Amino acid sequence: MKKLVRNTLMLAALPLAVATAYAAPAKKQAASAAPAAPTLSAEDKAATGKVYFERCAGCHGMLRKGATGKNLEPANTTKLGQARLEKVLAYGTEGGMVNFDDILSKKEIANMATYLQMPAEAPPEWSLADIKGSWKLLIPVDKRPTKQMNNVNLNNIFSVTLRDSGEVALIDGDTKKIWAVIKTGYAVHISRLSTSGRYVHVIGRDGRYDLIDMWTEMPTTVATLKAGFEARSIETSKFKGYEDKYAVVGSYWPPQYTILDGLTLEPLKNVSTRGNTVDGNYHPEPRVASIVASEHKPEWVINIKETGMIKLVDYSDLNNLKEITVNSAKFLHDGGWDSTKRYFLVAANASNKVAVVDTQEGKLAALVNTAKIPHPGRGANFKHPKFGPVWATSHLGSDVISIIGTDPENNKDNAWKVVQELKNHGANSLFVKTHPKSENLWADAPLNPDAKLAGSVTVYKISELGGDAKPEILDLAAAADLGKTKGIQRVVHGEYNEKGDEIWFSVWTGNKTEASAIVVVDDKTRKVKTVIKDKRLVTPTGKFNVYNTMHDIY
Ligand code: DHE
Repeated sequence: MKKLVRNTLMLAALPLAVATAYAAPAKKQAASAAPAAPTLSAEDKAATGKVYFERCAGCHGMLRKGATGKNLEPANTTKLGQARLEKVLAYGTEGGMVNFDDILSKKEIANMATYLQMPAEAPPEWSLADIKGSWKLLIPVDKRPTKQMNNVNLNNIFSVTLRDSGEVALIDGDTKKIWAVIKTGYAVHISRLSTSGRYVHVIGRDGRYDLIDMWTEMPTTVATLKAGFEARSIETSKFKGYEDKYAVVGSYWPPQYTILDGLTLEPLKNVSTRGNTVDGNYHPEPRVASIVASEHKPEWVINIKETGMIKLVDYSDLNNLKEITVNSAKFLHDGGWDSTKRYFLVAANASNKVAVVDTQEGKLAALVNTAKIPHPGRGANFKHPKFGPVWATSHLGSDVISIIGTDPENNKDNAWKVVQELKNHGANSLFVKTHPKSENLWADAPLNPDAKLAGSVTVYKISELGGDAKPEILDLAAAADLGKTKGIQRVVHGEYNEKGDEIWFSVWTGNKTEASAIVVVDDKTRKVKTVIKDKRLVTPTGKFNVYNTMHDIY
């Protein structure tokens, strides 16, 4: 956790509208403020608002209500006072707040301490009309090829986030060569695939959404829009009859999800997620976390972070949109399907729970208690030698991998409980991974403050999990041989190739001026097969194999 904020630094340049909102003098507040109330000049306030948006909002929220990070409203911050806040900002805390003394100047830290004691101001809204205004259909559907115009094995392409350069690299998994580098929004958070496997959908942290066609001779962006000022999730429609028809994008700000035409990105419907939390209190900023598409129904599972509500959204009739709202726990973050794709498991990270929703019945199946701060990515499904079908998550707050039984029909006693906790090589893990053809379960720990742990992965042999399983720990940062770098070399996000016989990890230095790499490990021998190094590979983080992402294989 400690490094979480640091790793979310460097967002896109602040949109002008937001900058203006920050700069706007708050006349009312100034008039009613007590004489000694902390204040900044309009210029400092605008600059500090930009820093807040870039470095703090991901964890603390735009309105500073808190989620992954603490509530930073004046009621709390003024109690701490200027000196204490400056200290926390400079040196961090044991509770997970990162230190900023190496990133921000003394003046910036002092200004931020003041800014946090001033009332939070809401950035502007971004309506359906705004989204429509930003929409560009670069190549209409009838001007696109009707067959694949290249000889690339699209199923084994990896869409790789080049976080700090605002691009994705499409890497050919067969040749390990970069096929294309495509300009996108800033720090693309995830890539998802159209059901046909033809289109890559990518969402930038700055809300820019790009649709990339892979049937053209070289991959081409065919449509783009701005869904909001901050976003993390997208998904396509996967139910029979709706393949490639719709897409959905979830925004952090404004808190809303937007349904789009899947082939053109034409914005069709915008739904606010503001409302009451599971505790019954109104929340003005319930951000959209993970989204998955059902293969069994025309339905998306849309997880609302701050409210702890899981929305099952039926997209078969957009004019009469039906939503089932499932109460779970706070704060919802990332998750994935079980192997049958009936149950969706999502981390409720502040509650140290995994919520399980039964999408067949449209209700909560269980809230599973876990170790501190589960963070699964999409998790890992496999057959445990003792407990039957299971799903695994690693943890930000604990050095364990939790294994949860997922088969209430044939393994009822094991279902929806942690049946085993395996030791991970460190806490501060983000992702676990396996593949139906693999015998291995992998976990990273990229946010660990210890460079050695952040650069390593743990791997277990699944068949040994019923007995005395001994993990192997591989130092993949060392294997990448990048030499000395200023930033820690974080090994993050395992992703399998189409065949399931290689697992790829990013070695992310967190600094766009320094070299990064992707290490390809032979899954059987666990030996490094290839290290992909290329000047264009700037801060790679998430990797999404086309075939595995299309079919939710994890
Ligand atoms: Fe992520 C998934 C939000 C920080 C890399 N991240 C997700 C999802 C959400 C989310 C809601 C699920 C999307 C889905 O499945 O639809 N991430 C956030 C944050 O709010 C947070 C904590 C802070 C922030 O400001 O963004 C955050 N995430 C990070 C990083 O610092 C990471 C390591 C590097 C980066 O590129 O920003 C990072 N997040 C990822 C990746 C996934 C992801 C690679 C997809 C995992 C998968 O296998 O599907």
